[in-house]
Amino acid sequence: MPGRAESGSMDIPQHRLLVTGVPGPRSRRLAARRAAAVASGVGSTMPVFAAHAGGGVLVDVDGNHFIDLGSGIAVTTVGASAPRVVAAVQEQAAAFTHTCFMVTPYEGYVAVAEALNRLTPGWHEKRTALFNSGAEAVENAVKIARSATGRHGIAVFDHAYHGRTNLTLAMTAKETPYKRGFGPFAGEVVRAPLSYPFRDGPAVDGPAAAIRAIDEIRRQAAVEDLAALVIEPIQGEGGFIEPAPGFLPALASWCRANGVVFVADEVQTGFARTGAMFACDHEGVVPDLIVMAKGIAGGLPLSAVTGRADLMDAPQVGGLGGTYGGNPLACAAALAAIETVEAGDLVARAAAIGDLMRTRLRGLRAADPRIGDVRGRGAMIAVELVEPGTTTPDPALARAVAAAVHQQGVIVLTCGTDGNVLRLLPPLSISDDLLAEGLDVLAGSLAATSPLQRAGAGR
Ligand code: PLZ
Repeated sequence: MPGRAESGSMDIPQHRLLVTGVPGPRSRRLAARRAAAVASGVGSTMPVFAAHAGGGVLVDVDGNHFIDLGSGIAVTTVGASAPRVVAAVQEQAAAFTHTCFMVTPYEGYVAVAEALNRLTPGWHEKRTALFNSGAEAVENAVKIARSATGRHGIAVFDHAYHGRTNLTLAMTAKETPYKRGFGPFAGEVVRAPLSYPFRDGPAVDGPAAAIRAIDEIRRQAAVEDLAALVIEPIQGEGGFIEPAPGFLPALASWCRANGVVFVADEVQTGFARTGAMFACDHEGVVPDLIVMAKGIAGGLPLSAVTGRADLMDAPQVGGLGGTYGGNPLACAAALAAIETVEAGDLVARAAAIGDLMRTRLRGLRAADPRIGDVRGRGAMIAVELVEPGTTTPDPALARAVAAAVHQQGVIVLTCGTDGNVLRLLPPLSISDDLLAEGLDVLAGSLAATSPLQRAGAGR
């Protein structure tokens, strides 16, 4: 069938279908149990509980079929039950679930390291270390950079998101909900302004924004004390902010000239998501260290730091690791996910999905002054909502539109420091038809959300 996605072992019907209200009765009962059992600090975007997912669809416990435009926050790039991933995990689970690589190593870990050394930007000699979460990998990149340089300082950017552990919260920008009440945070972190074309305007191009950032870094720290500059090549949680061309290359060359380790946090942008294997590839930027997670392993928890062999090998033996880092199930899943990306040319698929989404959304923008900006690359596209014709963020509109979209059976997420950005991160296993239908629902919800309605939607 044309446009039919590989939906996975459950062979989930690839359509949107609501058979109850959203949430339905089973989800409501689970929500009541959850409220009594799960810490309320853990939030959820959707009011429904998942039963199955695959292709471009998530089925809830009441049998409602949702179009998935979120991929569990950019994780299920190959789909949520990609056949190769499912088979590889089943086979590995039957062989052994864990030995601990630090006790009895196994081939899967080495094979993942080889694959990442091959796939990441640059042809220099590389090494890889595996971890569990994005935040853990970011922390380890900082450890490696400090160990290799003997310096302490870390430069990060406005709107940055690097995780929820103590060091990565120091690196993350947004106060609420991430940081409030959780300090004090790790020191030696300086923050620089980002290139943000929608807010900078044409006067500040990429190289000019880089000079602005470097000036600010210099004001806050001596360059000789700076171990690393850590940047998301396209910011994720911060609002899918794509820097102006030339910004990343200028920062990378400044780092090189000053002995600062250039670390690309590709946790959200990596593994075909942006229509390149890594977002750094779009501008030919070769990071010293690259941090990966999310899309790397088809939904299993795995993260990695890959980079220059001389940096990666700086820490003493035993200085890097963790009980579960590079768990065999996660490694089997990663190898299968990478095979799925390469065999199906999902890099090209992500680019095609991006063209489809951008074309549709730019059409909407032309007729709707509340859409300030449509941006992003590949299957990572955002719509920034503003007070009509201004750059003033409108988070209430974003919340209201997202809630309306959810009610109609489509999963979308919001992001941005001000929460005024709708973000679209479909799995690359979604069909064109489903994607178009999801965008129709989004367009309809935007059109139907008047200022009056959104006042009632929880401002
Ligand atoms: N770096 C660029 O996007 C995770 C987190 C959402 P972990 N982003 C989604 C939330 O509310 O917790 C992320 C990221 C970038 C690092 C991380 C952290 O990855 O696997 O969540 O630790």
